[in-house]
Amino acid sequence: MSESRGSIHCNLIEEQDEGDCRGPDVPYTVFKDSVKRGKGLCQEPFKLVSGCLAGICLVLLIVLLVTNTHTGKGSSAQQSEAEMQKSCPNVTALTIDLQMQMKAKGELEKEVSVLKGRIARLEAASAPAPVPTKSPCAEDWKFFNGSCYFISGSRRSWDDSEEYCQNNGGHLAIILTPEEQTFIWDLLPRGHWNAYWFGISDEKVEEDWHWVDGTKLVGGFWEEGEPNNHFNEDCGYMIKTDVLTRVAIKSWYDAPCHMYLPWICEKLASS
Ligand SMILES: *[C@@H]1O[C@H](CO)[C@@H](O)[C@H](O)[C@H]1NC(C)=O
Ligand SMILES: *[C@@H]1O[C@H](CO)[C@@H](O)[C@H](O)[C@H]1NC(C)=O
Ligand SMILES: [Ca+2]
Repeated sequence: MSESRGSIHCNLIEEQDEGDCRGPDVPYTVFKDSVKRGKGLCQEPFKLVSGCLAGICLVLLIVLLVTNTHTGKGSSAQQSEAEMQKSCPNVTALTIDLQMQMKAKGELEKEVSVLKGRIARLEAASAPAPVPTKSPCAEDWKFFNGSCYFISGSRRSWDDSEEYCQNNGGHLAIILTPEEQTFIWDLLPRGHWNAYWFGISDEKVEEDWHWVDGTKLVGGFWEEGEPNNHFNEDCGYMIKTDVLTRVAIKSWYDAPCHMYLPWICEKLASS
């Protein structure tokens, strides 16, 4: 634009040059000879002509600039009008657009959930097998308050049960708090008369119950009316029956020590 403007400007100057020079043609021709004779005679009219030309050119330049900026303004106004129409479509168009966007959004969301599922499956497949939380107890032994407890699957006499526990670094369970009693009881399966030896007996002195570590029993979690020494019953067991009203803290009985029952071992947890 500026280039063409410049060229037009130049052409105009050239035209003006030619035209105006026709005017002073006469004086020029008059002085033509004197030009040949000396420059001094020629200077005054040339100054006048070039001054006049410069003035005209300036006016033309201003006119050109003004018209140019005007037409420029016009075209930009048209452009902005078109842009306005473009950026302000009618409500119908907007609504249709919105519906399309919503549809696209729904499809994208579906895709995202599908991909999320795929990622989860891939992660599950590639993740190493979950490391079992390191228990301070050996397999089949359950941890509670610094101790590990083992519920046997086979049956033995009370003495043989204690021997088994000792061979495994422990003893028949010594149960001192309702929490401990409840924890152990919760490990037991229900059954018609599911009975388990634990670490108490009055073999030495009748009705003088002692734990396997030699300490004297204080309190205990006996069923009502127990221990009753019904058939020379010198060893303690606890039961968990199908009767749901039975509770952990009233579950102890006494029984003949030679009976074969499953048992409960306890040992210190490896710290
Ligand atoms: C509004 O937009 C819709 C959809 O683009 C078009 O069909 C309709 O002619 C437009 N109406 C006006 C008044 O511009
Ligand atoms: C946990 O063990 C400590 C130490 O043997 C004992 O003093 C405490 O009573 C036990 N707590 C429960 C809730 O059994
Ligand atoms: Ca007894």
